[in-house]
Amino acid sequence: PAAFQWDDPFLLEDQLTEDERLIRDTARGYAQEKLLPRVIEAYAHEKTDRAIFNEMGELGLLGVTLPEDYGCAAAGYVSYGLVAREVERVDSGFRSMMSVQSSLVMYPIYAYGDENQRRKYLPKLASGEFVGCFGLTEPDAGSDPAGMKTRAEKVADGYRLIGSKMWISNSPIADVFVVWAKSAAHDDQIRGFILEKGMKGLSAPKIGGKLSLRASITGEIVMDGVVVPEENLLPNVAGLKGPFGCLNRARYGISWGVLGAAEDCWHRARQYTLDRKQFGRPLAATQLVQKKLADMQTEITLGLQASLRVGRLFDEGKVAPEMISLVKRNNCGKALDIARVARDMHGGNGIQEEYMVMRHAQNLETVNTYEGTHDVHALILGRAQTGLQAFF
Ligand code: TGC
Ligand code: FAD
Repeated sequence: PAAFQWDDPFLLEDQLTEDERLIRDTARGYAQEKLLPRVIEAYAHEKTDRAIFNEMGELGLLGVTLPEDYGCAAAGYVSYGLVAREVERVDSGFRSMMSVQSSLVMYPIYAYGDENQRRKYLPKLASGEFVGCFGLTEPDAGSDPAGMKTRAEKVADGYRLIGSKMWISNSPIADVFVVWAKSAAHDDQIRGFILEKGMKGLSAPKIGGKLSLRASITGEIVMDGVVVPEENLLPNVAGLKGPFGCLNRARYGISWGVLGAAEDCWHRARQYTLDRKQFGRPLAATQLVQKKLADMQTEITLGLQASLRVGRLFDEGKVAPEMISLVKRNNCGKALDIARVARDMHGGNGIQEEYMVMRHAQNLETVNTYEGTHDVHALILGRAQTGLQAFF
């Protein structure tokens, strides 16, 4: 029989192409050498280092799936997932910064924008010269974005936006804001607008006091009659399918990312329990610990295989949104459980910052909630198999 590889049970490595391994190795090298050394400080003091965007841009890690014409890597969705996994192995907040820029800002400009918009924004977003953010959620519209209140009114040479967005990753440091609003000039349909820092009436105050995702800055977007020129309307999409098209990509990336965080917790718990002796032998020699390690290994292996499959279907143009709900929901929930158990297995040390596992657990609370909560994805899957809508 073939030898069993404990940290890659189904030989994921063999299922990747040469190009995918190269991108993965670039992301892994960067994350371990440049992100890991600064994460404890960033998390403790809620410091978001703007330079991370430039560094990721330089290595081609932003908007990896978009064409070379716009300064991007033209890689596939499996590569994008592998980047998310490596970055989130260090911290979910760093992955958030990357995935918002790639899937929620660059993707809609590419997919729904015109050529002028693509040329104007994409190369600078790809290099990290610009930071982007995505405004869908509002104080009174989270799981139900159709209930948004932000409105766009037609004015002489464009639109006037009134409203506010809540919980927006990157917004306080953003140069480019992709904002979704109900447009009076388009039968009240939801339309996308590109706003730029410095526009009159636009502000993006930071939301403080987060006990999770502290390395990634989060803010509001306040639009107090911001006048946006006609050329900043995204021309090629109308309705909720616009923002959902972006969310499909980000949610898929998250399904890989959270497993990077989970792997970090698993590997740390394994090493800690091998090293730590109680009752005269390593903790890892106990049945309860081995069961926990076996559960972690199993869930991570199955989750990775599932995300790889969805990634391949993405690249073949055969992905359905419900497939993405399945892996986003399951992998987030499993990663959160794994991080909590790993925290427990570290005993008292598990609450300390230098052991990393409690930070992952705290971060994964957010990741389980944003981009559609665990339960909202259950309702999406329930609707798809019963034909019955259970949201209201
Ligand atoms: P529903 O009637 O289901 O759909 C309305 C229209 O949208 C289309 N659609 C999709 N299109 C593409 N991809 C998808 N996944 C789609 N889902 C729906 C649908 O076909 C329909 O099109 P049309 O042409 O018929 O109008 O809409 P609903 O209002 O009933 O939706 C319900 C629900 C719960 C599924 C949906 O609202 C939902 O997913 N809620 C969760 C909200 C969410 O995920 N928010 C995320 C905000 S962004 C964020 O969290 C970023 S975190 C960033 C980071 O990584 O740091
Ligand atoms: P609610 O929708 O109020 O949900 C509260 C609870 O009710 C949840 O448990 C939910 O599962 C449950 N619930 C809701 N509806 C139902 C139902 N029909 N049946 C049963 N249970 C239900 N948004 C953006 O637009 N851009 C961003 O960049 C962004 N970044 C974020 C960063 C952070 C750190 C956080 C915390 C959030 C971010 N979000 C962003 C917002 C995020 O997408 C929302 O928080 C999320 O969609 C949930 O919405 P809500 O917080 O309003 O919770």
